[in-house]
Amino acid sequence: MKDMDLSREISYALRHAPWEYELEMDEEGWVPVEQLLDALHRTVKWSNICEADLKEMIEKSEKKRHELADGRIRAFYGHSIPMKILKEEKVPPDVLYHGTARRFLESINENGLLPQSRQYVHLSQDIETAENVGMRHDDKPCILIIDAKMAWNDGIKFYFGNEKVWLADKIPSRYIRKM
Ligand code: HQG
Repeated sequence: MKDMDLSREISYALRHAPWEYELEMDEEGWVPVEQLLDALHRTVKWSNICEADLKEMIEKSEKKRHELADGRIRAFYGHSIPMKILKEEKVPPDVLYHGTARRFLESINENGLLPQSRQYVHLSQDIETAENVGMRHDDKPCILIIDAKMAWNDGIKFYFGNEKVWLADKIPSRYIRKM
């Protein structure tokens, strides 16, 4: 599907490789839409893409991955680039969830939840979202319950991603239990 392809390519550009697209990204991850369109226009596949197509792709997508405002576009979460994207700190709900693979449990138990290749640990607002995240890694994913408010009270920072996705710094295993 065209929108899925486009979403994937834009996620790649905005989360992982802005330099490949010659994008000037600010500290909140925003880039000028014109710059992104110019880069996309260099490939035959996207030679006719315009801002309205980006808007439609974002609106149609089930996951809220990208935001378009004032001639700029950014990814809400998922970044792996060296420049740390500044996210808005926010008080988390009492609990959040994290869907993961069974094969990671031993290491998570030992080392806590780590951002791995991304800038932040990604947590889910609800169980269903966590299940979908976990399914990307394991056909029988494991859902972890994170005592987010307790961790926040102890000084661990949480950040707003979108309505379903929360971001956090490293979460020690004492705040994590299996569902
Ligand atoms: C695991 C997708 C071993 C962690 C999703 C996860 C999400 C550990 C994997 C967003 C570990 C990293 C992010 C430790 C964490 N030892 N494994 N100590 N700590 N892990 O893909 O959270 O569709 O980087 O459990 O829906 O799965 O791209 O993170 O399994 O919202 O928009 O290391 O990406 O969104 O995997 O997913 P990922 P994630 P999009």
